[in-house]
Amino acid sequence: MRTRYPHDAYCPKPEHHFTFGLWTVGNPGRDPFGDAVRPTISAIQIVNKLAELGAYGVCLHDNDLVPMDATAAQTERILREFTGALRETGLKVPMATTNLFYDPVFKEGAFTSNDARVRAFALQKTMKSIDLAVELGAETFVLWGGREGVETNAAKKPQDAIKRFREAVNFLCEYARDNHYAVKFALEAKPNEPRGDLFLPTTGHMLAFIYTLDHPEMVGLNPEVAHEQMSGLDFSHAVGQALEAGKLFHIDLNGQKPGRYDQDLRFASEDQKGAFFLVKLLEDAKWSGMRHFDSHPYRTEDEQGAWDFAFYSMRSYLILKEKVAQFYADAEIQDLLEEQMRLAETSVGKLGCTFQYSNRLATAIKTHPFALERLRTQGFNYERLDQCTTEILMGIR
Ligand code: GCO
Ligand code: MN
Ligand code: MN
Repeated sequence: MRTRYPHDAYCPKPEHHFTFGLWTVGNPGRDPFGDAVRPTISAIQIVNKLAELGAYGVCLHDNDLVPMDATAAQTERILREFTGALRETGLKVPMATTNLFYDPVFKEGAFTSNDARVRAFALQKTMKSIDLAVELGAETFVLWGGREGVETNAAKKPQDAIKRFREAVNFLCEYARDNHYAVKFALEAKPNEPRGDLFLPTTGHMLAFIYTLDHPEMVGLNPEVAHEQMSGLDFSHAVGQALEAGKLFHIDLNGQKPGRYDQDLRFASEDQKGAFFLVKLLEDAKWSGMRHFDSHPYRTEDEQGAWDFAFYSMRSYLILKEKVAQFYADAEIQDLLEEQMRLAETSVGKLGCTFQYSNRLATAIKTHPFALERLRTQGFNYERLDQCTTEILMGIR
């Protein structure tokens, strides 16, 4: 039965900047225990359908579009047809990446492999992918090291892996500069899967690594909801730190239950409160990047289910965006937030309310008489504030 999508205020439009990977809607449902359950949907079909559903763009790995063994003539034809579909629909390719995990050659790592031949091949494959990305107009190039990890620490020092990864990212930055490409790199962290443990497992690890590069200004982050949750972390905090550092170059939106493998569920299908705070964070920051969905339709679905998955991902984002507006319009919430603002901005005697070091200020703070009993016994009203937020999400406010 074909789903009839509602034409209401939550209808996705290109101006919302929603994007999907070819590998997401096109995922045939293969898992470690079972084979594909859906036929392959061609890249052209995906472009047409995403445009029809109101998406802004489509993202891809090199081999989602061009098979690894394609001849020059085949590659030329594939690209001609793909760019033709993009032109016809107006769909953009804001991000592209390279697949450094599927081919058995990468089983021991790509940029971090002990084998220099594998490391050089990974560079070759990535340089070609960057050429393709630039040709398709992508401004962001994601680096996700799916095989950059180990099952045993016996054969590789983590320091060596980090050094090799740095050498590769430095190499690729120089390659982009040499070719006058405007592309920027976005590093994506994941704690494990498919390797037992992956190097640089969280967004925070990646952020620290960026500042050790030759061109840190060319490199930022692509945090993913599921990947931070797999580490038991609050995704909004990772994204907040990336935003604050000016390093949120891209984002992978999806859903995840705590303590599981990478489930890649539909955005906001799990942890609606976490999803709400994430949307709030991005919208509060007026972040201008792509709202990219990196997730898969349930394996139970046929092709129609895959399009439902895509439409509902975008719809849920827009519903949560409206809930954010409702949050700010709520009089009780406004009062509670103003109370917090007042606390933050009230001068502490003659000390002020921001504490930039000076010798005088240090002495003043050291000798200031604090009314500790008042501070110890005050309440912050967070139970009420959280309940108001929860009631908005539960739909009764
Ligand atoms: C995963 C990753 C990937 C990457 C993609 C782009 O866990 O499989 O999230 O989907 O995001 O390869 O680099
Ligand atoms: Mn991802
Ligand atoms: Mn993932």
